Amino acid sequence: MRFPSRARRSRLFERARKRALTNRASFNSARTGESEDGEKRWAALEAAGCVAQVNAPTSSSAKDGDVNHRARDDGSGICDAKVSETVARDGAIGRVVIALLGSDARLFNDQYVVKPPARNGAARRASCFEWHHDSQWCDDDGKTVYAPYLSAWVALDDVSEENGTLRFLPFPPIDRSQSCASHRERAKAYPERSTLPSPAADDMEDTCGRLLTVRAGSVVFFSDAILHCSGPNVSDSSRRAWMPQFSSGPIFREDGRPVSLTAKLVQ
Ligand SMILES: O=C(O)CCC(=O)C(=O)O
Repeated sequence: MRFPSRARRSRLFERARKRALTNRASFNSARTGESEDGEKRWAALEAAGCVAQVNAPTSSSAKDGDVNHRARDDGSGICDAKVSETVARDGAIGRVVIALLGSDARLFNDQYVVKPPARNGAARRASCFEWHHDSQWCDDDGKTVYAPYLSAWVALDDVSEENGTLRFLPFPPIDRSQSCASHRERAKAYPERSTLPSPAADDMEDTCGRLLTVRAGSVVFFSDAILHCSGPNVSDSSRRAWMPQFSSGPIFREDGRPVSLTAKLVQ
């Protein structure tokens, strides 16, 4: 299976987001998993597909320098205060983001990835993410004022090969004269994606890239230029991750509209 085109991804994301937003209150109790209700709501999220985006992209308020990933007073909040705290400037994730991207860092995108168990056939293949790098869509559309960005991939379950964890292809070695090269420059030396073994293949070689095996609660920060994929979930339960993305500055289209969120991290 090829990684879907950006347009197709947007359609899939939008469909998943709409379904997930129908169950929006779900994120609160589902995240804490404290109730039967929470369980039902996670099930609804699973039914929505692999990826659910939390915030509507390109909302004008997102331009105003405030994180809209925050608890709302009216009870319709998607995330509770604890989640917001982690992405504040001095929060567990925010601190690392500022250190890596600088003080103009923005919340750029916010999504959950829920990978349902899928042992066979099309469902198994569909539950894999083929090799890609996250800013691939910028290369494809050529109409974006790009700013380097990163993902903070938070494992909500223990992850291993069995439940379809991530696999990364480290940047190719560079010579000394290139030691200051940007991630994007370094990524140019990667092999063609089409030459890499598909994570959907039964015989995916364990020597290809590095498999991520971590406990729930671990956070992996990775560059928008690094190649990664994830395999099928052949375990008995869903594999869940929260994956906010942060950019080093706002990312705009040619016409000045933000591509997605441009929300500064709050103090
Ligand atoms: O969580 C996963 O399995 C992969 C997610 C991913 O690579 C992405 O959304 O870009």
